[in-house]
Amino acid sequence: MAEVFHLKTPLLESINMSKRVGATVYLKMENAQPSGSFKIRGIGHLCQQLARHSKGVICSSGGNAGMAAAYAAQKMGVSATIIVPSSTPPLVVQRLHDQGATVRIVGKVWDDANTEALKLAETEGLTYVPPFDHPLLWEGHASMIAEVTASLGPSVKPGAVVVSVGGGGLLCGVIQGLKDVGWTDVPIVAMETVGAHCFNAAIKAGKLVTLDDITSEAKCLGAKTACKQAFDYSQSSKLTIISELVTDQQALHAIQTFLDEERVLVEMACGAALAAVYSGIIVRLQNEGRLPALLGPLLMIVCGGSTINMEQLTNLKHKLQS
Ligand code: PLV
Repeated sequence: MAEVFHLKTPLLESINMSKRVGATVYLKMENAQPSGSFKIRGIGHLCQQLARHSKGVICSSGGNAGMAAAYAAQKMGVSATIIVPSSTPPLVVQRLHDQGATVRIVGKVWDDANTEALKLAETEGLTYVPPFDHPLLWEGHASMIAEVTASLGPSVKPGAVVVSVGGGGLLCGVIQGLKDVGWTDVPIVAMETVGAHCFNAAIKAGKLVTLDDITSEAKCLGAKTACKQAFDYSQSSKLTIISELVTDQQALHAIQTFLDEERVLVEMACGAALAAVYSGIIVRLQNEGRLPALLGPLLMIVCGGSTINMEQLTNLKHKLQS
């Protein structure tokens, strides 16, 4: 059997978040994965399937998909080239180098970097590793829900799941996982920041749309267009997907509160999901009758992320709170 690169992560009960929501909140601690985020689940799986005999992998990324691709490639003994946009903080470029990857900075946003990655995959004969739009990624991400069922035991089912949405790969993986365990009736709260809101924009327009630009500081949510599968799920009458937006200030407030209360530092992309609790969105959805009033346990996917350290947090505070 092929080696698995991801870890089984802890499912922690958060007393502080539970108090805020009035229901038990469980944190699926994907920040604890090697490479710093959930991405290794899907990307590890995809690389196992597609890159075994590869000349090398090439991945376009806001940062975390690249970290996962570099980690998997190093484990497999193949080279990794990661194309990131100029909005990716230098600390991640350094972390990618430390993981043994070749890094190139191309364009302003992820979509620009992706165009270059696709081109190089073709001309250099490298295996293209997409950050969010591939069934193998969703299959890999789905393992996190299987772990949650094992941790909760057979008699407990979540009342709702909260995820961040960038291009929608995590969302598709979570839905795949819910399908696998027969939990498709569990509502999903899909969180984005204003300025990186391609999924919310698609739902409002009733079709996939491409944002003009990424203006949010949550750069790892910064795909201009959501993947088709995520949009198709949003249109399905068999699923309940509630799309909500927060501001960058709310996402930043969330990462600071999470650091204070849970003693864990995550990046803005993850702060968007945490803000569902810290900015009172879950409670509002209950008051509006869009989530049940007596909510079963709330499952929060703590997607993690490497584009943060104390210096970056200080920079964000200066930028967003002054
Ligand atoms: N980040 C991708 C896409 O960026 C990347 O290249 O790393 N939480 C974290 C910490 C993430 O890094 C990402 C995606 C998401 C959430 C959203 O996941 P998605 O894209 O599968 O919806 C442009």
